[in-house]
Amino acid sequence: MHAGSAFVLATLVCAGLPVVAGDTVAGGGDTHSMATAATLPSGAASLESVNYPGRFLRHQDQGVRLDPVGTSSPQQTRLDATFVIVNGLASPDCYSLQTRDGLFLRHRDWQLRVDTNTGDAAFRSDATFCPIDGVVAGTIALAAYNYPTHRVRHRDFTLRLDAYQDTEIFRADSSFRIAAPWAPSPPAGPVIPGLFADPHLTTFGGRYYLYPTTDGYAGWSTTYYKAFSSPDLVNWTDHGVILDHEPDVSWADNSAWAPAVAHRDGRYYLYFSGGAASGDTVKHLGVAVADSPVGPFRDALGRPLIRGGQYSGQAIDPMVFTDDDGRAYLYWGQGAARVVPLNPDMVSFDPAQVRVITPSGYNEAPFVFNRGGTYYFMWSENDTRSEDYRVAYATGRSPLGPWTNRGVVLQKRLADGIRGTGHHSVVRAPDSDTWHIAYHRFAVPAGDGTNREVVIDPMEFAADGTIRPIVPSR
Ligand code: FUB
Repeated sequence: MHAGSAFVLATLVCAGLPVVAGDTVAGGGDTHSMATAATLPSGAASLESVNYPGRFLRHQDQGVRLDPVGTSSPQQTRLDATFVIVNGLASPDCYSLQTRDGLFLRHRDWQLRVDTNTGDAAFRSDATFCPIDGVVAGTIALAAYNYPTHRVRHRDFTLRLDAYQDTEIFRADSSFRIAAPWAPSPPAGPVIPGLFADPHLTTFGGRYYLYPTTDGYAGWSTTYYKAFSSPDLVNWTDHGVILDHEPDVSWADNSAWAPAVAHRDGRYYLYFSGGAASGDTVKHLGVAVADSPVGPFRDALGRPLIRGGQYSGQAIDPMVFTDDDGRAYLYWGQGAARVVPLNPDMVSFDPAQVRVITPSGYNEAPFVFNRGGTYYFMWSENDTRSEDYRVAYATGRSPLGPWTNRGVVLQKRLADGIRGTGHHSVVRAPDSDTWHIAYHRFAVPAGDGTNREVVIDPMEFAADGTIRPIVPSR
């Protein structure tokens, strides 16, 4: 199931505005509140000039212009005038804008252009913009994240980044209406717009919650986690940052990877990995706690739950499975898979009970669930940077195994440009035998092992309980 278009539609409906291409759909403010922070709707949109109505931001040959676009414009023009508003590459408080083919709007030498995300801090900053109220109610201006006194404006119908001038012409040249997208949403797209990976999809109280790694960072150096929730796997709410290593975790600065959330006795436990900024490449595994599934979470121990180097393999990719008898098990590891029953406090365990359960082909991302008394142990094979990253599984009669290997169940689909399908989670729809798998893939079409996106597909079982091969959505 892909839901990018539904995400946008939900946003438009919330705004109470028509969804006709080119019509205004969001914004805020008035002529006297030029410096007020604004918010943008996630998803596909087109940006129309305030003082040249009918002209829209449009990219062509990597440059960005203000061009006329209308219903009779060629399809390519309408595609080029459509951007996807996503989580800011440099900060979740701001936004980035992607072209339909996955490039990012960025400034360079004070010109606006579109480029592939390199993931380094300079690029991410150049490609992040912070919205403020525009000159007319319902319009926005975009300040550069790394040059807050500079705004995106048009001049001679090309887009530039210029220092703010308190003049009528500058205010008009730098104000845009967020309009419904000229090009329809693609048939396939990530379930949440933008770059995310390692999705943990689960349910709490009959609602779906999605906890991904924030992606798009070279070396996966991201520092924070967001949470999303949905009643139906289609319409998603972004709950913002739920844990940020920089202020919230004393022992971790970077490598905020692969969160997993479990619930017990009214509290929510977020298991995560993190590394220190010292240049030390060792990752540790921690646990944070909150009273709500969308945080805010606080570090439960003030130290790692599992220190890197304590066991062989990397201390990453935690996952907690709670069995029908209420017993919770922690699984983790890259290079080796381990499991240990958690104590009822969810933040400690008996080291003597740690078991190695590494199956043949295992690399990382263990995931366990129970269906009708059969335990399914799933994992990812190969490196996340490889297009051959894929999901395999085994079955057993207990959360600790022993396991019978059942082979690969999800892999690339090159005919549709789908590569690197892995680091998944599985969820059962409440009160049903309907299952879904959430996983990441290289963002289509311009992604790679650090530019990944989250998708969700149905997962079905054959009569003998084996998982039918999962066909990745286009
Ligand atoms: O996202 C960072 C790392 O990449 C995860 O921990 C691995 O499972 C791989 O997906």
